[in-house]
Amino acid sequence: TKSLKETLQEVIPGKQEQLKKLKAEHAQTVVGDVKVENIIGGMRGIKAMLWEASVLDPNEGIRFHGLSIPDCQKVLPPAPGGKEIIAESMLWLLLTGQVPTEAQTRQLSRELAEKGDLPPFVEKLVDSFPATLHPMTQLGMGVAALNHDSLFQAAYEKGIKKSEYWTYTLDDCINLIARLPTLAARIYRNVYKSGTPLPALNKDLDLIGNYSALLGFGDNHNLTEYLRLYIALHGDHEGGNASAHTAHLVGSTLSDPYLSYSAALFALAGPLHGLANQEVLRWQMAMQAELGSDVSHEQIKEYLWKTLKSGQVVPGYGHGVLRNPDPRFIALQEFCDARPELQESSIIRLVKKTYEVAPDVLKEHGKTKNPYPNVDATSGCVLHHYGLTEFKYYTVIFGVSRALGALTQLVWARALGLPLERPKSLSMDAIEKLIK
Ligand code: NMX
Ligand code: MLT
Repeated sequence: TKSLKETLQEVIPGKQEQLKKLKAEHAQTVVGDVKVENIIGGMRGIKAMLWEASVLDPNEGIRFHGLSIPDCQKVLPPAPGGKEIIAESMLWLLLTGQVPTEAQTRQLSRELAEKGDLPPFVEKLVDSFPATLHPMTQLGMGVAALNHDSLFQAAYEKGIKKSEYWTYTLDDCINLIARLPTLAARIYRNVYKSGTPLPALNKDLDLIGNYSALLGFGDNHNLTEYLRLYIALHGDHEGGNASAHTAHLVGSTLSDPYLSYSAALFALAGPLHGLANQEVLRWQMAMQAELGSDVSHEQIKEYLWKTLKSGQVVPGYGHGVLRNPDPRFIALQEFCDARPELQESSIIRLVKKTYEVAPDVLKEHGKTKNPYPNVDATSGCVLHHYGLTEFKYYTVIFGVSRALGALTQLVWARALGLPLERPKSLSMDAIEKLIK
């Protein structure tokens, strides 16, 4: 069985050749233009970043190396005894562009479990945080502190060749992915289950099986399977989203993967990005508290208008790129549709009913370019139903997941020798000069 590193070693030369050819033959080819609206509009629509693992189509949604979510659900090996995609098989696909065999998936699971323990000083650091510090702040600080052990940084200090950067970067990325669930679970226990001891990592379990057990949900098979799917699906969403882009930008300075991903987590912590899943649950529960469980479409419509008229966004709806319902939302809805206990859940039913009404209300409201649900419209509500009720923690789970894509890109950035990111900015006066 070829290891992940050996497989990458084989794939990299072909990609390096592809980049060389693009540079040699098409460096001056125009693939888009930049309008003033792009400059003042958060760079929406500008094709300005190389990102290998996935591409987002506005109508079809995400594809990972060309594979759609349903494709991945068919071909990526699940955990033993499970059905859902797991983090390891998704990571392998993202990094190599290949579907791993079952043996390769298990080998990677074992490697991650063997590398998952936290250094004692990080445990102490995290244990010293007040329980009132937001779990995302704790996660970002913990990840930054893990850079104490960065192999890339140590090797860089000694002096290594550029062609060797990627191997040390890969080692750091694997160590970080292995430690993220342990760190994230420790934060959960400290904040919400103070005094309960964390179990040891089980070397025969997959990464998210272990995460679920560390959180205290090892016996909850439904939640474990949901976490596996959730984490695989949130793994990558091309490069322009705020967290992935942050990791890429910071990594382009040759900052190590821990520091780069720590920065990404603080972008994920914003309510327009990863924090939206906690906001959705808060909003749907407030709706339920006000209207009761047996609510009509008309009542939901009124509630939506109330939210919009008070100047707030409807959380879980809209997207910077997507112009159709998010296929990740659809995959999570299918997970719900296949499970009777979720069909009976009042909060899941409310999410579904909201989905039946919200797009038309948002269209009538006329502001958002995408009136359809994104992945966050449902993700937190399922966690809540299965007993993970502490919604301030939800973005941490997203943070465990996004490492798969953001760290994959760091490996590719080093393997391809991508440069420091440094776009040109303009003042309004400078823009006006260009127009004249
Ligand atoms: N409810 C109300 N208004 C909205 C919504 C919404 N769900 N989405 C966009 N708008 C407004 C937006 O605020 C803007 O108004 P204004 O001109 O007054 O500034 C206008 O519509 C145009 O925005 P768009 O170009 O459609 O959206 P943009 O690309 O700027 O932002 C989001 C994308 C996702 C930030 C935005 O749709 C939003 O705030 N949604 C709610 C929060 C959310 O669900 N975020 C999760 C993102 C997914 N994730 O996983 O990270
Ligand atoms: C994501 O998964 O990062 C979000 O859908 C936001 C985005 O893609 O811009």
